[in-house]
This record gives sequence, C-alpha cells and structure tokens, in this order.
Amino acid sequence: MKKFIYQSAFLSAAVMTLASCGQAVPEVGAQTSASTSTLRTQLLQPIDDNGGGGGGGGSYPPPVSYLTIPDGYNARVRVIMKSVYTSDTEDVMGADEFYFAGSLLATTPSNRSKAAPIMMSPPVDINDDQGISLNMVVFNEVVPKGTNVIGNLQAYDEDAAKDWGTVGPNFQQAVTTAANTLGSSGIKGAELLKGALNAGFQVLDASMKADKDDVLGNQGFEYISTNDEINRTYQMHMEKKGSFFNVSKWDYYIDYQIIVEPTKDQVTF
Ligand SMILES: [Ca+2]
Ligand SMILES: [Ca+2]
Ligand SMILES: [Ca+2]
Repeated sequence: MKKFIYQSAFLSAAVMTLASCGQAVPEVGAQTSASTSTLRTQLLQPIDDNGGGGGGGGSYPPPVSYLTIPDGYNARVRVIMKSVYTSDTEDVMGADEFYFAGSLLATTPSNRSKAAPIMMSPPVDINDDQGISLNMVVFNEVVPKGTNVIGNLQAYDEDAAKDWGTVGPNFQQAVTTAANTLGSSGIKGAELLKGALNAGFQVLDASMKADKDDVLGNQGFEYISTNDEINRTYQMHMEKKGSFFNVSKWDYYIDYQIIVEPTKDQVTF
C-alpha cells in the first residue's frame, strides 16, 4: 500500500517538474557556470525514497534535472541499487534467499561498448513485509557525453546452495568475455547485452544441479542518455499472482537510482 502512495506522489512530482520546465530551463541556461554548479549541488542530493513514511506533506523533492551536460564535459554515470522490499516471498515457509544478476552496457557515440556485470551475492534473507537497504553501486563510469547505457536485471530466490566464492566471479567473467567477443565482431546495443547476459546466466544455471533457483523476474533498467543530468529513483516491480491454493506467488519491489552529472574527469573506458 505504501508503495502505491509513493508511486503516485512520484508521478505528481514528475508532472509538476515538467509543467515548470518551460520557465526554468532558459533561466538556468543563461546563468554562469558558478551558479549552475550550485544548482547542481542542490539537485544532486540523494533522493529520500519513501524512507520515513508520512508522504512529505506537499513539499516535493526535486527528483529530476533537465540541465544539459555542457560541451567539453564528460558524464559520470552511477547506478545504485537502493533497496528491495517484498510483501510476499516465493518460499512458503520462512524467508526467501534473495539475489540478483544482470549487466549494464554503455555504448559511446563512436560505438565503443563496455559491459558492467551485476552480481549481488551471497543472497540475503528477506521475509514477508520486509524491506532491506542495499545501497550497492553497480555502475560507476565516466563516459563521453552522448553515451547511452542500457541494462537488464534478473532477480532470484535461491533454492540450490552454491559456492558463491566461485559462482559470482565466474558470472562476471563470462559476461565480460562474451561482451568483448560479441563487441569485437560488430554486435551492438541490445543484442550485445543479451548475448553477454546469456553467457552469464549459463554459468549460474550450471551451478544449480538437482534444484533450480526461482526466477522472480527479469526487467530492463530505464534507458540512460547522458546528454542531460539525471538524479532519479526508479522501481522494478516483480510479481507472480496466484490463487489461495496456488502457493507459488510473490511480490517484490526493487528501487534503484540513476545519477548522471558533468565532470572534467577522463573517461574510464
Ligand atoms: Ca508467496
Ligand atoms: Ca523458492
Ligand atoms: Ca529459497
């Protein structure tokens, strides 16, 4: 219930920002770089995403920035997995062992690519009506302005015990190797991401023998263009509905934050 309130407040905030966009943008563009950076500092405050209930009573946080990354600057892109919340776990008895795997893929305007594998392991125990703060940085790169970042994430309830000390690194290695191989043969974008992830998921599957982990869902990240600054929290909702007699049902929310900001730092790939 709380989550739905959050979502509608979030939409209202976005609409309000859009509505005021026409006035705000020209004004900002006319300012000096010093005052722009002050404004940026304000806009880049982490979003307090639904942390303390109450709903904020009318003062919306500024979650969206439409400032353009200035010419001559690179973009620092960070993607942070903020939290996971479940109202209903997959396992009937006791907690789920929650983890996720995936990858983000950056492609520069000159068509260079870099895959960043995502692996949250070992799993964390999570039970009905529980939220867990993750604050896990899964992407932190300096890219040329105009680079796009796409990504995909699959969440699991672990039922097959694994040696995470080897499975985690092997997953990451498989994604990176496949991405490099596919990239060098001219495959790009979504096809490259899919191929790299398949290689990683094969490693994960091979680590499960008799039993298989339950896949809670597979979702794409919000598309990131690095032409504009961004500081915004998004949500993945993964659920399976079932009747009273169908015990295999679940309901999960995964929050993540995307931050894009200008930097003079050198690109990291
Ligand atoms: Ca359930
Ligand atoms: Ca299970
Ligand atoms: Ca389990």
